[in-house]
Amino acid sequence: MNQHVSAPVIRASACPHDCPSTCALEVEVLDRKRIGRVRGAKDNSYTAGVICAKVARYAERTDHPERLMHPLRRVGPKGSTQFERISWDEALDRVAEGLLKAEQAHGAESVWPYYYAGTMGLVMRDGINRLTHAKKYSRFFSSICVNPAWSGYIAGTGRLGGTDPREMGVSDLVIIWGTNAVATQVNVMTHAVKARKERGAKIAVVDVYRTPTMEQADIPLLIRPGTDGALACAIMHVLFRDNRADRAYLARYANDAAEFEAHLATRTPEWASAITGLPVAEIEAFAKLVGETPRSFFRIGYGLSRSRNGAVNMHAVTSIPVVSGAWQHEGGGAFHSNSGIYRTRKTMIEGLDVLDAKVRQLDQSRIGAILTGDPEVLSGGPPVTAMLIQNTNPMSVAPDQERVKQGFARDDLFVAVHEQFLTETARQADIVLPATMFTEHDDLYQGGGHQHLLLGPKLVDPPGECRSNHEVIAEIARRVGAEHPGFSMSPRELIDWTLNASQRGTLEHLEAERFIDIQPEFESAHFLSGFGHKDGRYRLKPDWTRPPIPAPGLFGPWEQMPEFPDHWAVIEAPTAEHPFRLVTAPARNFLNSTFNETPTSVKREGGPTLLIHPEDAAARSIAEGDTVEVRNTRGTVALTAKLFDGLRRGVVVAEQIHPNFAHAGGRGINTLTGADPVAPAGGAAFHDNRVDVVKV
Ligand SMILES: Nc1nc2c(c(=O)[nH]1)N[C@H]1C(S)=C(S)[C@@H](COP(=O)(O)OP(=O)(O)OC[C@H]3O[C@@H](n4cnc5c(=O)[nH]c(N)nc54)[C@H](O)[C@@H]3O)O[C@H]1N2
Ligand SMILES: Nc1nc2c(c(=O)[nH]1)N[C@H]1C(S)=C(S)[C@@H](COP(=O)(O)OP(=O)(O)OC[C@H]3O[C@@H](n4cnc5c(=O)[nH]c(N)nc54)[C@H](O)[C@@H]3O)O[C@H]1N2
Ligand code: SF4
Ligand SMILES: [Mo]
Repeated sequence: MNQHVSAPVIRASACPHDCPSTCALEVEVLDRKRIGRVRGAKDNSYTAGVICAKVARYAERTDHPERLMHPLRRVGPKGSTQFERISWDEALDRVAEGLLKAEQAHGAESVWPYYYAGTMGLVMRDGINRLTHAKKYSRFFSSICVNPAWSGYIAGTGRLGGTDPREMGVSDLVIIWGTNAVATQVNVMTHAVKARKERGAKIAVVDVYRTPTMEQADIPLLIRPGTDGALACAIMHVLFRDNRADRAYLARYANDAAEFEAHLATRTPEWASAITGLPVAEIEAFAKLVGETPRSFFRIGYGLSRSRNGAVNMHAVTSIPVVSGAWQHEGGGAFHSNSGIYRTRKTMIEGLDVLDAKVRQLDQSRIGAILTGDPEVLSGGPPVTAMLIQNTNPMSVAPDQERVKQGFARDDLFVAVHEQFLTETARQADIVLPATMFTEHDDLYQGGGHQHLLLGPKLVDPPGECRSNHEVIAEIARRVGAEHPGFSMSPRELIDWTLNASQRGTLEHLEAERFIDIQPEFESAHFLSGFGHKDGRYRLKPDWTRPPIPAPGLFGPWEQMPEFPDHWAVIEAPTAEHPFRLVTAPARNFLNSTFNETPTSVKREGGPTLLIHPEDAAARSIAEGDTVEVRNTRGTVALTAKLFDGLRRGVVVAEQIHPNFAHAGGRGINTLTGADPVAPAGGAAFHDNRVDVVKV
């Protein structure tokens, strides 16, 4: 039989995308160059055979006619699509020249390598740091996604881990809080629905609009954005009031419980109702259920943390199972992320042995202020005059977008972008380099939403002249005189080294197993052998002055953070001029700005819309399908109105991220979002925007 008629070979892989599910995949390999259907591995206990639709049809991305195939040099103005093809040698020489020139003129810190999570593979995502450290370029302070959530969680628990997420399947009450799991991490639903089917468990969902996840809930809890702290406090108030607090557990495992109980005395359901918009009866009934259900599993997402009080809200929600004592029970407790359990040694991948802590760190989220020369954010150092960008699309995804655009438009800024598509960021580049996709290179993955280390091996040859991030970094390193043994290792050697150093066996072993389960034992996952702080106790009263995650200092108005869980009124409260609260939630068929180029995803999402309550719309003579302008002090964005009653009045939602050019007027959603850092560890409050909505 010749190759073209043979049955596809099924090969194991891992989803590379920035999604807590990090699914174990089975990929149909059609021939040396092409993949077919992608499925979830049935024998992975977390993936359990289920993946999202956008990755199931991944061939739409790998075989996309607009995929970048050759290096390009920009010949038109910045932002245009006028490029000409050049050779790899010429492209790499020009990139090296751009970086060396900046270094000569202003010092190494004027070069800022910039990356994020287009692929979550450790070799391809983090290898750029090896170049940064070897050359003492400005370091990258990663902040855009997890900082508010992780700092809030760790402030209480002392470490990032929690109940085995598979235990949702043996819970009696699964509380999905601040994540639209149906859209953003579908496997949460697999385990939650299993508990409902097999044990009659109830599913509660806390969100700010009626998401597809909330539609599946037995108990929908629809609150106003940024008010989770108030709801959590009222629940804990009721637990203490009704003698449902586990005082013995608190005495053994938490600090300051008596003082906390006194603090909660005024945080009544009536108080929380006024803040959250939830009726008192719903708060009472839900708190009662939590109090009566030992196996209550809090599956806490990121959505509740993307407000200026996000870390405080995260800590408040995490405190509920401490007060109820649910942590002690199988199927009870809380889970946010397992990223803290892996302890992977990334020395060789990232060149941590040559890291110089004196070199400044520049904040990812404040790229707009940095590129427009804000001296404070530049930490007094030189301007940024050269960037190498991999794996991220800041022209779409970064907040304070008007300034990001002004920054990229600078004539004296050299930019090289390594990408799979001619994204809006790539359009700003002087040199564009074509990148491989995950089926075309080897990498190692770790699941934030579960407990597996997975291998994603190279399955097919790259199309055109695409090269992997690792190859490109190594070639640039050679040309700019960066030295480190990691540059001359292959991705497979780096994976093997990393597994060995982390005491996780060898590449050969992982390749045979496809994924390995490193779930910590029950006692440790449930913090029964103690929480992560020195005294082994949960902190109801966190020490916010010690950043719970590595950060160059404290961020935002951290001095004003409340002592105990509370409603911290630091969010953008509505005003007469800007009476609405805008949430920029993730669209189901995109993943941040990824997939907003694939035809099926674009078709399913339609254009950029604004969900608005029918009564709010009527009050402004806005009808379904009208173009509206959403305005605040940062800018104006045009969207199409969609009338939707699954919202509190005064709340509007834009599911995103569409390209800027998909909006009339060319301004995308992040025109409206602010880059002022969330306390205490930085990050952007993407769901915390006061706006006006006007029919045009
Ligand atoms: N389809 C799809 N999947 C994705 C992504 C995507 O863009 N699209 N993004 C990926 C990435 S990078 C990440 S980090 C994860 C994030 O995934 P999630 O943990 O789900 O977090 P968010 O995407 O920020 O928001 C989730 C939900 O939080 C709600 N929300 C907003 N503000 C509040 C609030 O104040 N309180 C509460 N209770 N809820 C609120 C939003 O309405 C939304 O439904 O998803 C990943 N998966
Ligand atoms: N308004 C609003 N903005 C947001 C959010 C929100 O909820 N609302 N969410 C925020 C969050 S949580 C995050 S994490 C950020 C995410 O922001 P980004 O990390 O920028 O995510 P993507 O938009 O998916 O862009 C990733 C890019 O990497 C490219 N890529 C993928 N694999 C590779 C590879 O192997 N090599 C190279 N060179 N490139 C590759 C893809 O083609 C894609 O263009 O966005 C943030 N922005
Ligand atoms: S659910 Fe998330 S991890 Fe799984 S295939 Fe989809 S994007 Fe990838
Ligand atoms: Mo993210």
